Amino acid sequence: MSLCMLTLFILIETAIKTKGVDEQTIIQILTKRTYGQRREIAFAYERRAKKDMISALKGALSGSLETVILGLMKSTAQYDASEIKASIKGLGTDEESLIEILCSRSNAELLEIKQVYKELFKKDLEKDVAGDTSGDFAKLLLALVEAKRAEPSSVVDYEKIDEDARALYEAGVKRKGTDVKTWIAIMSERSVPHLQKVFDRYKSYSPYDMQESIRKEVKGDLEKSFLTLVQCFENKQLYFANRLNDAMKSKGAKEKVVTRIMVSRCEVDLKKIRSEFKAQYGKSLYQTIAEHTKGDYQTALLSLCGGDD
Ligand SMILES: [Ca+2]
Repeated sequence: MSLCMLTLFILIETAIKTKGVDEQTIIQILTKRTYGQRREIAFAYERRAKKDMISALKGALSGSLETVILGLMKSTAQYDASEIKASIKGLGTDEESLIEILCSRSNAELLEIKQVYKELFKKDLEKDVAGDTSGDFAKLLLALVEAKRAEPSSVVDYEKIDEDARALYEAGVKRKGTDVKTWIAIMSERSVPHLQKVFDRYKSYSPYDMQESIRKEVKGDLEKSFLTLVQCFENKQLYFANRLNDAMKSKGAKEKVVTRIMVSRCEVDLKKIRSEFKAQYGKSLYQTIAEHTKGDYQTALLSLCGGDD
């Protein structure tokens, strides 16, 4: 065990044991490190204290702070898999969470989530999603979970771009009703750079852009899913910035959404989300979090955010 890990172990152990719990120390240590480093601290803890650090943290912390810290003790894929599980377990389904995760993750991320889901819950993600959703919404989510999206190619296929753009138009705005199957196939199988060009080309066929067309053609969870997909294809970090802003602008921040985005993106693209946020709203994510959250939860989020822009 390195001296550094030993020191961190002693600091965490002391913070947990202190009467009233020293949340500040726990926040400072765990939010300022990578997942790999947090795992190392947890290993050190287990060896020295002969007990599991996650259980000790569960016992010491509570509320929103506990949710953030326990989330950070998972890898990004473990966290996403657990969030999906939580959104479909029990009666009813949290479609909003399901859509956010399944429609925003890359193919590589989805493949890892599927594998981790099976390890953690001994069940297939496909089966659980199919069991909890229905109709075209289920078909779209299952197509995404299949992770068949093409990898970006260095060759731009203008013929295919034109063909897909026309197919999207003919399957939606041009005809009566919507051929959802065609939309699902194109949006779940084509690479992201290809789709960006398809949506651009689409405007030469349709009087409405892709997002307007989605709003006109489909409703409910299917509409939300297609919109999330298209927004993420166009600018994923802006999608997360918008979602963070929406979640915080209402009175009483939607903590669940804020927590999920901050925890799941902190090691992926939070820096880029911060700059999109600032560009879009003229105010930093840091300041917005400071205004709309409070207490130890706020301290943890600000520390994860990392800095003011
Ligand atoms: Ca139509």
